[in-house]
Amino acid sequence: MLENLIAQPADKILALMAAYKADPRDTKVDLGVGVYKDASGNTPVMRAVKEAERRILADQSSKSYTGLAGDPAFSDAMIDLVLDGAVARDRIAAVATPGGTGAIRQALELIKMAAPDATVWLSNPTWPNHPSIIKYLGMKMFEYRYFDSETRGVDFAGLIEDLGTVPAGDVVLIHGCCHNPTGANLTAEQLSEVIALLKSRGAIPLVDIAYQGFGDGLDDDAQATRAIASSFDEVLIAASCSKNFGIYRERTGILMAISATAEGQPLTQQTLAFLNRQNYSFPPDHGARVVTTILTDPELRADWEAELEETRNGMLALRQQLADELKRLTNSDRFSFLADHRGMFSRLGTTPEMVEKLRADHGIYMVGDSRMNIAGLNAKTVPILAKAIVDAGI
Ligand code: PLP
Ligand code: TYF
Repeated sequence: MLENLIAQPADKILALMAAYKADPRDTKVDLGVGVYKDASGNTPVMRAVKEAERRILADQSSKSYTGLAGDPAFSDAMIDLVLDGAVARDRIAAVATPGGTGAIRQALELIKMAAPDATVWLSNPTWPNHPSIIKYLGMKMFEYRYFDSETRGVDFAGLIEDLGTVPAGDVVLIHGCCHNPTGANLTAEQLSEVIALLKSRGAIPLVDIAYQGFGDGLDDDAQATRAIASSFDEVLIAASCSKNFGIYRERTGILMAISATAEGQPLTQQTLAFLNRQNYSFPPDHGARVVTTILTDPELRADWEAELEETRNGMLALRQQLADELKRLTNSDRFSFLADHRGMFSRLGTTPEMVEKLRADHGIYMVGDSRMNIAGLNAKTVPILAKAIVDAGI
């Protein structure tokens, strides 16, 4: 049987991680996988997470099963964090999932059950796991223009033109904030236009929010998701806790599915629980419990928010430093987009050959599409990267 398997394509981001590890140069710089790193290159366990874990270790009296949807307290806390009352609670069905990826997978399975012929529209480019999972599930997908490779901002005219052709009942995947891989995001005004357009087309939004708190702050980063959630009858939201709580390996995420009415919610909730059962029965609990503990304890929550702010501001400072350094070296504003982008990533906008040259000549690792993880830099490596970019003639 197993000899019949056909080799599947590797995840390029994860392959790059392995190549970086194998590189013996001590000057190497890892701007690959989207994991936050502090100035010394460590991915710390956040203070509030450590404290929540200490409390759970001391107080937890059972590890019996939770429910198929996970602990309802986790759903309540996350719905509050992401939506903050933008939608009536009784319209929202929710299940805990293994990470944001699990939430996306369950969202797509839900769409497939409810509308097997629907096409899922993806920004070009998007996180590679989006098309990969859609293809695996045998669903239809289509791209909408998103990135302007000249300005390195959003190609808004192209996006509007493409989304203007979405047929009623199709699903449009939108990054809630901090677009991966480009770092380019819609303004609030542009988002309003997109919402009006998609409503007029009868489209259903699927929001993927994996970086709340990494861009402009916890509330600002959720504004787009809240605006979408409050504007449509039906919305799906996949949220990840991996980055903003720094609990990547705990696999913590949530899928929220907003029904048109409160009367419709129980069927959606029951279907989500069914889908969890088909795939893994009960979702992982530890990370979800840590998140719930933090969000429901004012002291822990304040400490978490403070550390998340430090993280966010650190990345913003690195963006500004890199943009300033490149301005100095090139005597131009060509790279000012780096300070305008938000989140962990920026797409530099160069060729795979140049990306390879940076790796071979300077040990600088970025994804082949020239996506850089800004958190992989520190104040010392920013000038090294800037000089390498200029030397390479980018
Ligand atoms: N969506 C996007 C756009 C991402 O970049 C990520 C990666 O972190 C995820 C979802 C989900 O991540 P995880 O499954 O680790 O929570
Ligand atoms: O885009 C990234 O780098 C992160 C981490 O299969 C990641 O989202 C990368 C690949 C993957 C899962 C997570």
